[in-house]
Formats: sequence, C-alpha cells, structure tokens
Amino acid sequence: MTILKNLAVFLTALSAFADVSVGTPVAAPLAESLPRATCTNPVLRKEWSAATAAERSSYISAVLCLATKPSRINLSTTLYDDFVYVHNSLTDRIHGVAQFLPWHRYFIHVYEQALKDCGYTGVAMYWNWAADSAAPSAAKVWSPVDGFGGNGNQSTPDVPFSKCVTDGPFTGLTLAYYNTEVRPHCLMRDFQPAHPEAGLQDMIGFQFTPEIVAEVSAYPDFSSFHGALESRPHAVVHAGVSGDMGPATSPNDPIFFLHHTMVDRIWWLWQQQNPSVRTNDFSGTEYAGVAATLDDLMPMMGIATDRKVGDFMSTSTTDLCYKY
Ligand SMILES: *[C@@H]1O[C@H](CO)[C@@H](O)[C@H](O)[C@H]1NC(C)=O
Ligand SMILES: *[C@@H]1O[C@H](CO)[C@@H](O)[C@H](O)[C@H]1NC(C)=O
Ligand SMILES: [Cu+2]
Repeated sequence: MTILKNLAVFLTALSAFADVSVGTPVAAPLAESLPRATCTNPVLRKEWSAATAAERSSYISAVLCLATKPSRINLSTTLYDDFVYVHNSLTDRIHGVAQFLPWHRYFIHVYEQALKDCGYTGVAMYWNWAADSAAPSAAKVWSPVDGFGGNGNQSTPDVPFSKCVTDGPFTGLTLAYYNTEVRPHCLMRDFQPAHPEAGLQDMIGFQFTPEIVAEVSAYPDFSSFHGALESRPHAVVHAGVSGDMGPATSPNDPIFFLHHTMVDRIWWLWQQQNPSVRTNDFSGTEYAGVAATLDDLMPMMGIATDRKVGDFMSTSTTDLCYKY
C-alpha cells in the first residue's frame, strides 16, 4: 500500500540521517546545576485553534521575526535557521534515545524564549493532531489567514524542491538548510494523500488518532512509553505532512514546534497520571548505547546553555513554569 510504503521510506530515511550531520555535534560540557525551584503560577499552553486571533497573529509575526535576526551561533544564516541547524546536527543524539522527550521539551522552551524576544507575548502552542486525525488537512493550523498556510504546490510533474507552500504567511520565505546540505529553498509540504477506497484519511491520519495516543500512553514505564510515542504518532505526523517535515531539518517548518509541543503534552499528561513516580521516571539508552541517567547533558550547541535532563523532567519549575 502506498501509504505504508511512504511511511517505510520515511522511517528508513530517518535512520539514514542518523549517521550524518552538518556540524560538530558535541559542545563542551557547560551544564549548570541550577536549583529546580518550584514555580507558583504555571501558564497554560493552548491549542492553536483555542487561541485568540490576536495571539495567533502575534505568534506568526514572531516566527517571521526570527528570520530577520542574526544567528546566535556565528552562522552566516539567521536565528530561524539556527534551530534547524542545531536540530539537524544533533539528530543522532536526540532521536531514538532516552533524552528525545526532555531534549525537545527544552528546545521548545528555547524557541518560545526566542519568539518572546521577537515581541510575542503568549506561550508555546500545540497542534492537537489526534483531535484532527479524521481530516488532518482541514485542521485550523493550515489556514492561510491565521495559520501556517497549507499544502505545498502539488502540480505534476514532480520537480524536486517545487512543492512550495504558496499561501499564508510563509510564502516566499527562504530556508537555508535541507537535510545535510546548505540549500536555500522554499518551505515545502507534501501532505500524504487520502485513500478513500481503503477508508484512509490524508496525512496517514489513522496512525495518530486519540485511540493510538491512548494506546501509547498506556505503557506504564518511561522507556516503553517514549519508544512508542516517538516511533508511532510522532514519526507518522512528520511523514504525513512531509516536505520539510521529513528530514532532520524539520524545524524548517514552523508547524514542527506545534507538533512537538503536542508530543510534549502527551508526555506531560502521562506524567500527571502518577506524578510522584512518573515526573522523574527516565530510563533507556542515550547515544552510543550509554545507559541513561537524569544527569545526562542535553546539548544546545550555543543557542542555549547545555543542561541536564533532570532539570526538565518537571514543567512546574521556575525554568519552565507551564502546564497543559
Ligand atoms: C561566536 O564568535 C565569538 C567571537 O569569535 C566567540 O567569542 C563566541 O564564543 C562564538 N559563539 C559560538 C556559539 O560559537
Ligand atoms: C508549482 O510548481 C510548478 C513546477 O512543478 C511550477 O511550474 C508552478 O509555477 C508552481 N506554481 C506555483 C503557484 O508556484
Ligand atoms: Cu527532533
């Protein structure tokens, strides 16, 4: 079946990308052991469609603003591209390993701070793709008016790098990196088509339904839960949107951050089911098969200070201070 073939191609590609990187992946250990003080008033992260029009517009303006700011890590590209570069360079250290969830939690936080530096007054938002799984391409996040724009140009023949998003605020934006290459290009999306004859929605929606989220969340231990969440709905949403969301340069598509905030929310909800046990439940292996511990460093390559996994297991600390 085409859908499953596409998914297999994507997953093979993901593992292939794990062996390559654009830059030097390891920063010097700069981790600070800061006190994990509890915050008193955690902010509520919102679903995109639950935000006000003003919040949505402020968010989008701040994303565009990132592309006007200089690199924080001495690249010749912009602050927008820094997030892409760092995520791609670290790909094998942050995917398929225990720190996948806390690393992306920290990465979203760094991005949220950058948006605030660009005038955004709200908080990180998520796309509840499970709620939209019956018709993913009709989700409000793809609105050209107050969303991220829709599918890329699907005209045939299929010319490489031609699946540009041609509506919404990111039309005309130039992205610097693609996979391991420096390759200026448009924001690309290639929503995986529906297969009505088989009763299958577009974007492989049947693989990220509320039932699948419930199934993944039923694992009682961190390692099994994390493995199922990363390899199943998380990976399928990347594959379903495709285009720039496929390779390890996926932060090129600003929907990446709403997708990963949803992944973070699923983890948060899982932790809340038994906070005394699950808040610091962390296990499995890190890069090169090293056994995971709460002292593992999460590298940020200079866009932020490297920090320890244990600093980001709870969201009700003064570092993070949010809830869902
Ligand atoms: C950027 O360059 C400056 C000056 O050479 C250096 O001090 C700084 O450490 C560099 N920053 C990063 C993140 O590489
Ligand atoms: C869509 O892509 C084709 C090339 O495949 C190009 O000729 C056409 O101009 C593009 N359309 C838009 C609206 O950008
Ligand atoms: Cu990632």
